[in-house]
Parts: sequence; C-alpha cells; structure tokens
Amino acid sequence: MTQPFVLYAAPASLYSCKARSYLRQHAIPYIERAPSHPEYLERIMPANGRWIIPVLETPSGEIIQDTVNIIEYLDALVPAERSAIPRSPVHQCVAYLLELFGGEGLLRPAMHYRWDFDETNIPFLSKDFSSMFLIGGDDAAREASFVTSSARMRFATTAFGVSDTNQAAIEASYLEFLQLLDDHLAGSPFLLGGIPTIGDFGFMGPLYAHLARDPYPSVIMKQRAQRVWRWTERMNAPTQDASEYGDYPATLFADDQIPATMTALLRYISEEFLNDMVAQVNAVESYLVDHPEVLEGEVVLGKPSRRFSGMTSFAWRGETMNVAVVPYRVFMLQRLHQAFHQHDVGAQARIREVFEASGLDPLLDIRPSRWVLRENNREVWGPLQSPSLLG
Ligand SMILES: N[C@@H](CCC(=O)N[C@@H](CS)C(=O)NCC(=O)O)C(=O)O
Repeated sequence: MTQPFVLYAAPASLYSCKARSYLRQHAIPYIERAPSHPEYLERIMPANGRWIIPVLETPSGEIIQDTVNIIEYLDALVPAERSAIPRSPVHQCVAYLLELFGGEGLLRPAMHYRWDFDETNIPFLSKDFSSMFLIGGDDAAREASFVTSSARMRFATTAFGVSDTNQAAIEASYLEFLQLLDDHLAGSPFLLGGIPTIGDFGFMGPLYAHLARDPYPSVIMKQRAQRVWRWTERMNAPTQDASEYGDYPATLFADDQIPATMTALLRYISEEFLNDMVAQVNAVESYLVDHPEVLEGEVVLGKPSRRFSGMTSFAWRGETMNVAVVPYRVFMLQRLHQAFHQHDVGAQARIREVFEASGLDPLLDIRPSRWVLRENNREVWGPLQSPSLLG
C-alpha cells in the first residue's frame, strides 16, 4: 500500500484549515499529525528552517510548506475539471485576488474575534490551542501550554492592526463583509460557482479556523450569515455538499462571468484592502531601497522565520491603520500579476474591466523593484525590475 499524504497541522491554525479543506473537498486520503509530533520536530522543522504549519509530506517524501505550494502540488494531481485554479482569464485573476484577500485581508477580524473576547473564547481556546504544542496532556498541562503559546499570537493581533481604538470599526467592517458574502452564496455554493477555487480555500483559513470555530464569532456567523457557516461545513466535506442549491452543476459560472453579488464583494475588498496592499508594496520597496545589497535568490529578511520587515500605515475608515509589513503579500500579488500577463491582450482587457468596476485595477499594476518568490520552502527575492508604485 502506498503511504498516504501527511498534513502537519492543527485544528486552530488558520492556514492549516486552508490546506485541510483542499484535501477534504478533493477526497484525497491523508493523515494529520500535530506539529508536536516527533517526526515534525526532528525532520520537518529542520528541513524548513522554522516552526510553521501547515506542511504537507507527500507519499514520495517531498516536504511542502506554504498553502500556496501545497495546493498547487495537489491541484496538479486532481482531474482538470476539479482544478481549483480556473483556466478562464477573469475567473483565474479573481480567484488569485480572493485567495490573497482571504489569507491576508481577513486576518484583522480573525485575530480580533479570537483574542479580544477572552471571557467567551478562553475556556475553548485554552484547551484547543495547546494541540499545536502538546499531544495528550491533562487540562492543567494544556492550559499551561496555552499561556506561553498564546502570547505570540496576541502580539500578532497588534501587528495586523487591531488597536484599542479601532475594534468597533473592525467589527462593523466584518459584519458588512459577512452580509455581502452571505448574499453572494444565495446564488451558488462556492465563490465562483459549483466547485471551490483557490479563492474559496483562501477564505476558508480565517472564516473556518477562527470565525466559525471560536465561540464568540461562531455565534455571529451562525446568526447573521447561515449560508457562510454552511459554506465552511461544505468546504470540509468530501462531496459538493450543496443539496440546498438543487442539482447545481459542478462547474464554474458560465462564460467567465461573475454575478453582481461578486462585483459587490470585490468593491468591498477594494475599499477595505487596496490601501493596505498599496502601503505594503510601497513599504517593501522602501526596504529594498534601504538594502541595495539584496541579491536575487537571497532569503527575504535573511531568515525564513522573519516575517515582518517593519511597520507601515494607511488610511482606513477615516482612521490611520498601523500594520506590520509582510513581504509574503508581495509574493501573493506577484501570482496575480503572473496570471494576468500570461493572457492575451483581449483577455487582459476583460480582466481589467472587472477589476476597474470594483476599483481594484491598481492591483494589476503596482509592483516593487523585486518580487518575493518562493524556492525550497522559503521566500526569496526575485530579479530586479522597474517598480510601479502608487500613492
Ligand atoms: N504563508 C503561510 C502561512 C503559514 C502560517 O502563518 N502558519 C501559522 C499558523 S496558522 C504559523 O505556523 N505561524 C508560526 C510562526 O509564524 O511562527 C501559508 O500559507 O501556509
């Protein structure tokens, strides 16, 4: 019998939920191991040069870190009609954009709703979170592990911009998002039709790991956005799991079209996330200007475990939002650019039209003088190019 895939992951981990959902929706047999498993500590972590989950080990022993690379690897194995990376130009670029927004733009509400409601969340989290660092253990051991491990994540909350003064605005923004997504899911079981794409998997990280599982936000989702909650259930199912839509075809929307409810969601993403991305690209460019010694192929920030290159700020809902600079976002943006540029002029015009309709078109143009790429499970600097900056 061939070895199954092994996913090193944890129930409460945002990106673990993204990778696990892909395996489940495609009914790919796998076993899951905690990152406190000896195999992770002795083999997987040293190979990647950092403690990070999820990591997929393939039956042939390949170690793949990062959900983007995990999903791309698995996607090459599934039948073409179930691919999560659409071939049609508009769907493809929208899927890359949704994956970027899901994994990065929804971090703020995810972190806020996990870490700012201790009375409701801690009885659950103090047991649940420890599974990342302990296998078994009595309640006292699990709670002790939680106290140490949660400190780093609480710090990350501020790094992603949550402050004492903007929590009400973060909540208002999230409720608006939930409503738009719930409205959209009234028409189709997944974001772009009858099968999930990388956009759905990107959304699944924050929407399931934090916002559907943690006690406080799970009630909000169930009460206000039942379709979104059902979608998180569907995204973990081994079938389409969409009986409430009738016999919905297992295909993307016809003719590379997107419905008005998706345009509304894209407009929301533009209002909430465009300034953030522009600030991130500008800040990565400032870093590159300050570090002319950087070389192509060099690990970003010198060490795989360094994720932030400083702080930046941008205007958000009438306030100044201060956030950490995350070079990884430039990697995600690069994928959108790469997808856009591989299409012919006519297709690019159609993609641009859709992005313009929601105000997202600057994302098709902005770039720093080096992209962030991924090689050997690490983020590395790409070759020099002429930057294209805004603001
Ligand atoms: N870009 C990565 C992000 C993975 C990630 O941030 N995982 C978190 C858990 S959800 C982690 O391992 N954090 C540990 C750390 O950053 O030290 C992916 O998509 O897989």
